Amino acid sequence: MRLYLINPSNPLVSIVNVKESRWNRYRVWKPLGLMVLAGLTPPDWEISIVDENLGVPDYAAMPRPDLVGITAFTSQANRAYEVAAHFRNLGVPIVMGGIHATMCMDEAMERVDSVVTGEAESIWPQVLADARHGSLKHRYDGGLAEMNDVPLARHDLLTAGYALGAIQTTRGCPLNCSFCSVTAFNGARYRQRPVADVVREFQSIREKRVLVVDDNLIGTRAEHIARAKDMFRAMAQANLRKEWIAQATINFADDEELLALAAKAGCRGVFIGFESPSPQGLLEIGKKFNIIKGRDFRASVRRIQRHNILVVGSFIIGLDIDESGIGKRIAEVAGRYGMDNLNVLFLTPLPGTRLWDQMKLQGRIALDTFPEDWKYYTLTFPVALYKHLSLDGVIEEMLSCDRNFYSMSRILRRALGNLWHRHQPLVTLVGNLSYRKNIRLNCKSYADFKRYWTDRHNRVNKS
Ligand code: B12
Ligand code: SF4
Repeated sequence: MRLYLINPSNPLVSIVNVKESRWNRYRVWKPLGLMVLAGLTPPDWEISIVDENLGVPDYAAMPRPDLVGITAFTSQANRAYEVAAHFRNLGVPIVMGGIHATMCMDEAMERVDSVVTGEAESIWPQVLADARHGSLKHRYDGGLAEMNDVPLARHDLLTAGYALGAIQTTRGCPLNCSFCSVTAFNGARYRQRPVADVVREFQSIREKRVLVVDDNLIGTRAEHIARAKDMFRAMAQANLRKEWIAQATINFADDEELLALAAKAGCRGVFIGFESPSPQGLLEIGKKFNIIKGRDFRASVRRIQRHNILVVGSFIIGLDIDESGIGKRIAEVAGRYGMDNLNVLFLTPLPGTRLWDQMKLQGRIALDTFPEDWKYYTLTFPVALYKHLSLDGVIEEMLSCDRNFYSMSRILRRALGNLWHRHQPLVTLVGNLSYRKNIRLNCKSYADFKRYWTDRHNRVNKS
């Protein structure tokens, strides 16, 4: 039985940009969900993982599969349905799973033969058995997996074309921020994989550099952090010789032993969601964890960096409290906190989140011709109506933020600061220059987006 597992592209975020800026090679990351699915697949299936981010293949020239499995984040849904249509025309059954199919199940069910909602571990073997017997059901639900059941991902199936390997060590997040899909999809219960599985899987990854995809690497409670320390100790003891980056909340900075162990285990960078420069903004999106009284963000960032771990901060533009000037303010605050890199995104209502419900109720979802418009749900386009910022206004704030933070003088200052304190100026320089290069690409995308928005507006007004 031949199985294709497909990760659809979104040209607005992937292929085009990789061609135009080779630094973006570091932003094409492996579709780990499909590698996990392959790990759950019995050995008598012949599996090919197709990642369209590396180039869209000529499907017609490929051998006919017996089953196609498609994954999709919301931003990939549109293309997922195009790929599904191609194979359906050939009479090949299509199963779709992943976050978008779970959040927009009815939409997906109209376009594929079978939808798997939730995590796949408990249900995928059943789906395959039904497909083999020609009795595929229209819908399956995997719920939330037991972490002992998560298999080792099949890293051997995607060996070329990526700068980074990928692994997951935990699922779920109790914090439930209003804009984020993680709690809705993976649940509020923080689930950690057995440490031995994590070490074994790391050993099967060929790349020297690895992305740990967990949304919240260390968790929130004392017992989560104790387990994270155990994992880092085991990784250091196994002498993995890997360098990895991960996502964490700011409490990562609060425990010197944790930081030392993470660095020893190979941690070289963390993405941290700061989200808003003001406590009102944090309250608005429900990120209460960042509002602990008296937290000195600059000192927290420095504590992490002292262990030679880079800090990439993430902020959102478009909150209800954001007014003209927010872009510059974020750039200043990020500079003051001493971040190595800054990643700013537009507030985006993703289906299944509290923000989606709220904006839908208020009639503020501006691009809502679905599935066509999903391709703009990359968080890099302003798809909603923002309280104090017009379409032009919110884009201007984003550009002003990037131009401020990534001005040549500020980049050089950061690189020199790194040379002085940490002796790794090159990493800061390369990271910053790659972001700076994308500002030009972003300007072009915004111009195209505004044309699309205006055309759309005119069409709606005429009809
Ligand atoms: C790593 C990651 C990335 C990587 C992508 C790597 C890749 N190609 O997969 C990068 C950094 C490139 C990325 C980019 C983006 N991401 Co991202 N990302 C993640 C993250 C942190 C982990 C994903 C992962 O690997 N999980 C581990 C695997 C094992 O889980 P899984 O993919 O969910 O797969 C399981 C099930 O879903 C199911 N399943 C999945 N596919 C299929 C298919 C079939 C057939 C079946 C049966 C089952 C099945 O089985 C798997 C095993 O249980 C998630 C958060 C999360 N917890 O998922 C956000 C997340 C998926 N990203 C998100 C977003 C918004 C984006 C961006 C749009 C914006 C951005 N800048 O972050 C871009 C868009 C990229 C694009 N191409 O369009 C949102 C998506 C919400 C949504 N509704 O789509 C998430 C949930 C984060 C969030 N805070 O809300 N992301
Ligand atoms: S944004 Fe981060 S902290 Fe908030 S719910 Fe999502 S994963 Fe958890």
